[in-house]
Amino acid sequence: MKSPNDFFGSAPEVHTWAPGRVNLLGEHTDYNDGYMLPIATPQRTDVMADRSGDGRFHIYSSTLDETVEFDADEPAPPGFARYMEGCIRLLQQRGVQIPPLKMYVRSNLALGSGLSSSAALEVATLRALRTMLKAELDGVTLAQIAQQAEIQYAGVNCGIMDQMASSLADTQHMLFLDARTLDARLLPLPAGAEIIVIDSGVPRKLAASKYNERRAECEAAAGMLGVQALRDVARLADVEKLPSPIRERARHVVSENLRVLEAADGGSAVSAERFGELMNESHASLRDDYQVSIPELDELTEVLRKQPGVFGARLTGAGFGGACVALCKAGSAAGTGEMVVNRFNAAGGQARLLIPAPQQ
Ligand code: NG1
Repeated sequence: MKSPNDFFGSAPEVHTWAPGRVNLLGEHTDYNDGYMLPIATPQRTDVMADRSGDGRFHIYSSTLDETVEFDADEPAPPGFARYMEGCIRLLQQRGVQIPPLKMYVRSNLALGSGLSSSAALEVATLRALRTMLKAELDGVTLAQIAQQAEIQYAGVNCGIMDQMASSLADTQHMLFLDARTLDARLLPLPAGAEIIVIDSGVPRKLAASKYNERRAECEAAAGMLGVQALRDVARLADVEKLPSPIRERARHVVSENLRVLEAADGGSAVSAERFGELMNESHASLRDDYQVSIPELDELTEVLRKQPGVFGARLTGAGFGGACVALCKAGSAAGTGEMVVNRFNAAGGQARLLIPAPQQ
């Protein structure tokens, strides 16, 4: 593995970073113009950059120990560099002059663990370009460009949550986010609480195809109800006239938005006990109505809920594998998280504690 010094030969001109994110509440709401409450992870992606001087881009990932090179007018090959090239091209389309660069990427966000390593890579790349080229970009615009890099260059038809969280959230606050207006407010975590995040170790195989299927079902539901997006359905009873399974999908989205609005409670989060109940309700809704859970996530969240000091637990992210999140009494997350992981793995599981990060 190359160090930044091996790669650049001297200190690079810029060094920026961006965190991953965990969504505490508000799942599958972003592409329905709805509400959500993500928080930033302590794990992060760093990007260092310097001018290359030879007309080519050279991008090194220390995680993959791989260098990718491409000409200034040539697309990057598929893989991690595509996300970064997307950021470069989108800024060029906005009129920013970008010289060929050398970029070094380092991350402790495990790929595919559900902590949005791709959003962190995009946001950290855009921050490096912004600093180096003195481009005028606020945090919201930066998140929008990052989302477009993911959609247009990595081919993932995602909502805006991950990039907004990586750009605007921190590890001590939840970001109350409105995906339609892009209003974003930092709220404190419920008093006396902290979070546990566990990767189930189950890869998200069906996630891409099912994600697109759910998006189409939500669009169909909005069309049948005559609204622009499911965010515009304020009363849960309105979805009951829809045919199944569109009805259940819409019921999840409408009830999930109501849960986030209650949890954010006009600017000061509800109690940890109530927040935990809302997380449990969210999981049941994702399992039964949205049908994106899997037995391993049901089991992990069930074991978490049974632990003393745990207020609630749910799957986080798109589902079909990936991670779960729990809210627990401050000071108990590391012990409870390790215990639940050990118990799950003793029965043949492959879970990993992500937060609190084991090395902390
Ligand atoms: P994950 O599965 O954590 O990458 C995905 C979407 C989000 C959001 C959630 C569901 C991508 C890159 N991100 O998150 O925008 O829709 O599912 O709430 O697809």
